[in-house]
Amino acid sequence: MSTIIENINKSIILGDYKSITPLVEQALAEGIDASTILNSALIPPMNEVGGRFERGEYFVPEMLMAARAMQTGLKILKPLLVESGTKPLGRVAIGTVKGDLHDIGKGLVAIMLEGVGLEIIDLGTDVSPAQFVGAIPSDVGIVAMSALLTTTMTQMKVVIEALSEAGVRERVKVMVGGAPVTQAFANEIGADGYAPDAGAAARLAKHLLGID
Ligand code: B1M
Repeated sequence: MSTIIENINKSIILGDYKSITPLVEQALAEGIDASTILNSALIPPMNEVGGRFERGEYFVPEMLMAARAMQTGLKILKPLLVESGTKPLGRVAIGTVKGDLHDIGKGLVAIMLEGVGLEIIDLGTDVSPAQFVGAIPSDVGIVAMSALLTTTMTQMKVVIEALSEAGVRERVKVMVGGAPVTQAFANEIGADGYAPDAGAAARLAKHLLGID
Protein backbone atom coordinates (compact mmCIF):
# COMPACT_ATOMS: atom_id res chain seq x y z
CA MET A 1 0.00 0.00 0.00
CA SER A 2 1.38 3.44 -0.89
CA THR A 3 2.29 5.82 1.93
CA ILE A 4 -0.36 8.35 1.01
CA ILE A 5 -3.12 5.69 1.02
CA GLU A 6 -1.86 4.49 4.42
CA ASN A 7 -1.92 8.06 5.75
CA ILE A 8 -5.52 8.57 4.60
CA ASN A 9 -6.46 5.24 6.23
CA LYS A 10 -4.89 6.32 9.53
CA SER A 11 -6.51 9.77 9.46
CA ILE A 12 -9.97 8.27 8.95
CA ILE A 13 -9.49 5.74 11.75
CA LEU A 14 -8.38 8.57 14.06
CA GLY A 15 -11.22 10.82 12.85
CA ASP A 16 -8.69 13.50 11.91
CA TYR A 17 -10.96 15.14 9.31
CA LYS A 18 -8.82 18.28 9.04
CA SER A 19 -5.94 16.35 7.50
CA ILE A 20 -8.12 14.63 4.87
CA THR A 21 -8.44 17.40 2.27
CA PRO A 22 -4.67 17.93 1.81
CA LEU A 23 -4.03 14.16 1.85
CA VAL A 24 -6.68 13.36 -0.78
CA GLU A 25 -5.47 16.27 -2.91
CA GLN A 26 -1.92 14.92 -2.60
CA ALA A 27 -3.06 11.43 -3.65
CA LEU A 28 -4.77 12.89 -6.74
CA ALA A 29 -1.64 14.94 -7.50
CA GLU A 30 0.40 11.71 -7.30
CA GLY A 31 -1.79 10.35 -10.08
CA ILE A 32 -3.90 7.93 -8.01
CA ASP A 33 -7.37 7.85 -9.55
CA ALA A 34 -10.50 8.78 -7.61
CA SER A 35 -12.00 5.28 -7.52
CA THR A 36 -8.74 3.77 -6.20
CA ILE A 37 -8.65 6.41 -3.46
CA LEU A 38 -12.28 5.62 -2.63
CA ASN A 39 -11.86 1.83 -2.57
CA SER A 40 -8.42 1.60 -0.92
CA ALA A 41 -8.24 4.67 1.30
CA LEU A 42 -11.76 5.74 2.29
CA ILE A 43 -13.89 2.57 2.59
CA PRO A 44 -11.55 0.01 4.33
CA PRO A 45 -10.83 2.13 7.44
CA MET A 46 -14.57 2.30 8.19
CA ASN A 47 -14.49 -1.49 8.66
CA GLU A 48 -11.64 -1.07 11.15
CA VAL A 49 -13.70 1.60 12.94
CA GLY A 50 -16.66 -0.82 13.06
CA GLY A 51 -14.40 -3.52 14.53
CA ARG A 52 -13.10 -1.17 17.22
CA PHE A 53 -16.71 -0.24 18.05
CA GLU A 54 -17.65 -3.92 18.36
CA ARG A 55 -14.67 -4.60 20.65
CA GLY A 56 -15.64 -1.65 22.86
CA GLU A 57 -12.49 0.29 21.92
CA TYR A 58 -14.48 3.02 20.12
CA PHE A 59 -17.74 4.70 21.08
CA VAL A 60 -20.26 6.73 19.05
CA PRO A 61 -18.22 10.01 19.10
CA GLU A 62 -15.20 8.22 17.55
CA MET A 63 -17.44 6.65 14.90
CA LEU A 64 -18.90 10.10 14.12
CA MET A 65 -15.45 11.63 13.77
CA ALA A 66 -14.38 8.82 11.42
CA ALA A 67 -17.56 9.26 9.37
CA ARG A 68 -16.91 13.01 9.13
CA ALA A 69 -13.36 12.35 7.93
CA MET A 70 -14.58 9.90 5.30
CA GLN A 71 -17.26 12.30 4.09
CA THR A 72 -14.67 15.09 3.79
CA GLY A 73 -12.73 12.87 1.39
CA LEU A 74 -15.85 11.85 -0.50
CA LYS A 75 -16.78 15.49 -1.11
CA ILE A 76 -13.52 16.00 -3.01
CA LEU A 77 -13.86 12.79 -5.00
CA LYS A 78 -17.54 13.13 -5.90
CA PRO A 79 -17.17 15.42 -8.93
CA LEU A 80 -14.42 13.14 -10.25
CA LEU A 81 -16.54 10.01 -9.81
CA VAL A 82 -19.62 11.47 -11.47
CA GLU A 83 -19.56 11.90 -15.23
CA SER A 84 -20.58 15.46 -16.04
CA GLY A 85 -23.01 16.60 -18.68
CA THR A 86 -24.70 13.26 -19.36
CA LYS A 87 -28.45 13.28 -19.99
CA PRO A 88 -30.27 11.41 -17.18
CA LEU A 89 -31.20 7.87 -18.25
CA GLY A 90 -33.74 7.49 -15.45
CA ARG A 91 -34.66 8.80 -12.03
CA VAL A 92 -34.00 7.09 -8.68
CA ALA A 93 -35.42 8.01 -5.26
CA ILE A 94 -32.91 6.87 -2.65
CA GLY A 95 -32.97 6.98 1.13
CA THR A 96 -31.95 5.28 4.36
CA VAL A 97 -35.02 3.69 5.93
CA LYS A 98 -36.95 4.95 8.95
CA GLY A 99 -35.03 4.82 12.22
CA ASP A 100 -31.65 4.59 10.49
CA LEU A 101 -29.20 7.50 10.38
CA HIS A 102 -26.31 5.84 8.52
CA ASP A 103 -25.83 7.73 5.28
CA ILE A 104 -22.27 7.08 4.07
CA GLY A 105 -23.08 3.92 2.08
CA LYS A 106 -26.30 5.45 0.75
CA GLY A 107 -24.31 8.51 -0.34
CA LEU A 108 -21.78 6.31 -2.14
CA VAL A 109 -24.51 4.40 -3.94
CA ALA A 110 -26.09 7.72 -5.00
CA ILE A 111 -22.73 8.90 -6.38
CA MET A 112 -22.24 5.69 -8.38
CA LEU A 113 -25.80 5.85 -9.76
CA GLU A 114 -25.21 9.45 -10.84
CA GLY A 115 -21.96 8.24 -12.36
CA VAL A 116 -23.84 5.91 -14.73
CA GLY A 117 -26.15 8.75 -15.82
CA LEU A 118 -29.12 8.38 -13.48
CA GLU A 119 -30.79 11.34 -11.80
CA ILE A 120 -30.99 11.08 -8.01
CA ILE A 121 -33.67 12.29 -5.65
CA ASP A 122 -31.91 11.90 -2.30
CA LEU A 123 -34.57 11.62 0.40
CA GLY A 124 -31.89 11.53 3.12
CA THR A 125 -31.92 9.37 6.25
CA ASP A 126 -34.73 8.19 8.56
CA VAL A 127 -37.08 8.17 5.54
CA SER A 128 -40.65 7.09 6.28
CA PRO A 129 -42.67 4.79 3.99
CA ALA A 130 -44.93 7.78 3.18
CA GLN A 131 -41.92 9.80 2.02
CA PHE A 132 -40.80 6.98 -0.32
CA VAL A 133 -44.35 6.69 -1.70
CA GLY A 134 -44.55 10.49 -2.04
CA ALA A 135 -41.53 10.51 -4.37
CA ILE A 136 -43.15 8.26 -7.01
CA PRO A 137 -45.14 10.96 -8.89
CA SER A 138 -41.84 12.69 -9.83
CA ASP A 139 -41.36 10.11 -12.59
CA VAL A 140 -39.25 7.82 -10.43
CA GLY A 141 -38.24 4.48 -11.99
CA ILE A 142 -36.48 3.00 -8.97
CA VAL A 143 -36.98 3.22 -5.22
CA ALA A 144 -33.58 2.47 -3.62
CA MET A 145 -33.42 1.72 0.10
CA SER A 146 -30.39 1.43 2.37
CA ALA A 147 -30.29 0.03 5.92
CA LEU A 148 -27.31 -0.55 8.22
CA LEU A 149 -29.08 -1.90 11.28
CA THR A 150 -30.70 -5.30 11.73
CA THR A 151 -33.44 -3.43 13.60
CA THR A 152 -34.25 -1.12 10.67
CA MET A 153 -33.87 -3.41 7.65
CA THR A 154 -37.41 -4.70 8.35
CA GLN A 155 -38.64 -1.23 7.31
CA MET A 156 -37.84 -2.17 3.71
CA LYS A 157 -40.77 -4.60 3.70
CA VAL A 158 -43.02 -1.91 5.20
CA VAL A 159 -42.09 0.45 2.33
CA ILE A 160 -42.84 -2.22 -0.28
CA GLU A 161 -46.23 -2.82 1.34
CA ALA A 162 -46.89 0.94 1.40
CA LEU A 163 -46.08 1.13 -2.33
CA SER A 164 -48.60 -1.68 -2.97
CA GLU A 165 -51.25 -0.05 -0.79
CA ALA A 166 -50.79 3.23 -2.70
CA GLY A 167 -51.27 1.30 -5.98
CA VAL A 168 -47.84 2.26 -7.36
CA ARG A 169 -45.81 -0.93 -6.73
CA GLU A 170 -46.07 -2.00 -10.39
CA ARG A 171 -44.80 1.40 -11.61
CA VAL A 172 -41.42 1.19 -9.90
CA LYS A 173 -38.55 -1.21 -9.32
CA VAL A 174 -37.35 -1.62 -5.75
CA MET A 175 -33.67 -2.21 -4.94
CA VAL A 176 -32.20 -2.73 -1.49
CA GLY A 177 -28.77 -2.87 0.14
CA GLY A 178 -26.70 -2.16 3.23
CA ALA A 179 -24.42 -4.27 5.43
CA PRO A 180 -27.07 -6.55 7.06
CA VAL A 181 -29.12 -6.98 3.85
CA THR A 182 -28.73 -10.13 1.74
CA GLN A 183 -30.10 -11.47 -1.54
CA ALA A 184 -32.21 -13.93 0.47
CA PHE A 185 -33.71 -11.08 2.51
CA ALA A 186 -34.40 -9.10 -0.68
CA ASN A 187 -36.23 -12.12 -2.16
CA GLU A 188 -38.17 -12.67 1.04
CA ILE A 189 -39.55 -9.10 1.14
CA GLY A 190 -40.32 -8.98 -2.59
CA ALA A 191 -37.66 -6.46 -3.70
CA ASP A 192 -36.67 -6.49 -7.39
CA GLY A 193 -32.96 -6.46 -6.68
CA TYR A 194 -30.15 -6.45 -4.12
CA ALA A 195 -26.60 -5.17 -4.49
CA PRO A 196 -23.74 -5.76 -2.02
CA ASP A 197 -21.82 -2.57 -2.86
CA ALA A 198 -22.05 0.73 -4.67
CA GLY A 199 -20.50 -0.51 -7.92
CA ALA A 200 -22.88 -3.47 -8.08
CA ALA A 201 -25.77 -1.10 -7.24
CA ALA A 202 -25.01 1.00 -10.33
CA ARG A 203 -25.01 -2.10 -12.56
CA LEU A 204 -28.21 -3.37 -10.96
CA ALA A 205 -30.03 -0.03 -11.39
CA LYS A 206 -29.21 0.02 -15.11
CA HIS A 207 -30.37 -3.58 -15.43
CA LEU A 208 -33.64 -2.88 -13.61
CA LEU A 209 -34.31 0.06 -15.95
CA GLY A 210 -33.43 -2.04 -19.00
CA ILE A 211 -30.58 0.24 -20.08
CA ASP A 212 -27.64 -2.12 -19.59
CO1 B1M B 1 -23.35 2.68 13.39
N1 B1M B 1 -23.53 0.75 13.47
N2 B1M B 1 -24.65 2.87 14.84
N3 B1M B 1 -22.92 4.56 13.33
N4 B1M B 1 -21.89 2.22 12.29
C1 B1M B 1 -22.80 -0.03 12.46
C2 B1M B 1 -23.66 -0.25 11.22
C3 B1M B 1 -22.48 -1.38 13.26
C4 B1M B 1 -22.32 -2.60 12.36
C5 B1M B 1 -21.25 -1.16 14.18
C6 B1M B 1 -20.87 -2.40 14.96
O1 B1M B 1 -21.51 -2.75 15.93
N5 B1M B 1 -19.84 -3.08 14.51
C7 B1M B 1 -23.74 -1.47 14.21
C8 B1M B 1 -24.96 -2.21 13.64
C9 B1M B 1 -25.20 -3.56 14.29
C10 B1M B 1 -26.38 -4.22 13.68
O2 B1M B 1 -27.46 -3.72 13.59
N6 B1M B 1 -26.14 -5.44 13.24
C11 B1M B 1 -24.03 0.01 14.46
C12 B1M B 1 -24.74 0.51 15.57
C13 B1M B 1 -25.12 -0.51 16.63
C14 B1M B 1 -25.08 1.87 15.71
C15 B1M B 1 -25.88 2.54 16.86
C16 B1M B 1 -27.13 1.77 17.31
C17 B1M B 1 -24.85 2.81 17.99
C18 B1M B 1 -25.46 3.39 19.25
O3 B1M B 1 -25.95 4.49 19.25
N7 B1M B 1 -25.39 2.58 20.28
C19 B1M B 1 -26.28 3.90 16.23
C20 B1M B 1 -27.62 3.85 15.46
C21 B1M B 1 -28.03 5.22 14.94
C22 B1M B 1 -29.20 5.11 13.97
O4 B1M B 1 -28.98 4.89 12.80
N8 B1M B 1 -30.40 5.23 14.48
C23 B1M B 1 -25.15 4.08 15.27
C24 B1M B 1 -24.65 5.32 14.90
C25 B1M B 1 -23.60 5.54 14.04
C26 B1M B 1 -23.00 6.91 13.78
C27 B1M B 1 -24.04 8.03 13.70
C28 B1M B 1 -22.04 7.22 14.91
C29 B1M B 1 -22.17 6.64 12.46
C30 B1M B 1 -22.94 6.96 11.14
C31 B1M B 1 -22.58 8.31 10.57
C32 B1M B 1 -23.17 8.48 9.18
O5 B1M B 1 -23.50 7.55 8.44
N9 B1M B 1 -23.29 9.74 8.83
C33 B1M B 1 -22.00 5.14 12.51
C34 B1M B 1 -21.03 4.43 11.75
C35 B1M B 1 -20.00 5.28 11.01
C36 B1M B 1 -20.99 3.01 11.69
C37 B1M B 1 -19.94 2.10 11.00
C38 B1M B 1 -18.65 2.16 11.84
C39 B1M B 1 -19.58 2.41 9.57
C40 B1M B 1 -20.78 2.46 8.61
C41 B1M B 1 -20.27 2.96 7.28
O6 B1M B 1 -20.43 4.13 6.97
N10 B1M B 1 -19.59 2.07 6.51
C42 B1M B 1 -20.66 0.68 11.06
C43 B1M B 1 -19.70 -0.50 11.15
C44 B1M B 1 -19.35 -1.05 9.76
O7 B1M B 1 -20.11 -0.98 8.83
N11 B1M B 1 -18.21 -1.66 9.67
C45 B1M B 1 -21.73 0.91 12.05
C46 B1M B 1 -18.94 2.43 5.26
C47 B1M B 1 -19.97 2.37 4.12
C48 B1M B 1 -19.26 2.72 2.83
O8 B1M B 1 -20.44 1.02 4.05
O9 B1M B 1 -22.80 1.65 4.74
O10 B1M B 1 -22.13 -0.80 4.46
P1 B1M B 1 -21.99 0.62 4.04
O11 B1M B 1 -22.40 0.73 2.51
C49 B1M B 1 -21.90 -0.11 1.50
C50 B1M B 1 -22.74 -1.38 1.26
O12 B1M B 1 -23.44 -1.83 2.42
C51 B1M B 1 -23.61 -1.02 0.12
O13 B1M B 1 -22.83 -0.13 -0.65
C52 B1M B 1 -22.04 0.69 0.22
C53 B1M B 1 -20.73 1.03 -0.46
O14 B1M B 1 -20.12 -0.05 -1.07
N12 B1M B 1 -24.91 -0.37 0.31
C54 B1M B 1 -25.88 -0.51 -0.64
C55 B1M B 1 -25.36 0.46 1.27
N13 B1M B 1 -26.61 0.87 0.99
C56 B1M B 1 -26.95 0.30 -0.18
C57 B1M B 1 -28.12 0.41 -0.94
C58 B1M B 1 -28.18 -0.31 -2.15
C59 B1M B 1 -27.12 -1.12 -2.57
C60 B1M B 1 -25.95 -1.22 -1.83
O15 B1M B 1 -29.26 -0.29 -2.96
C61 B1M B 1 -30.27 0.65 -2.71
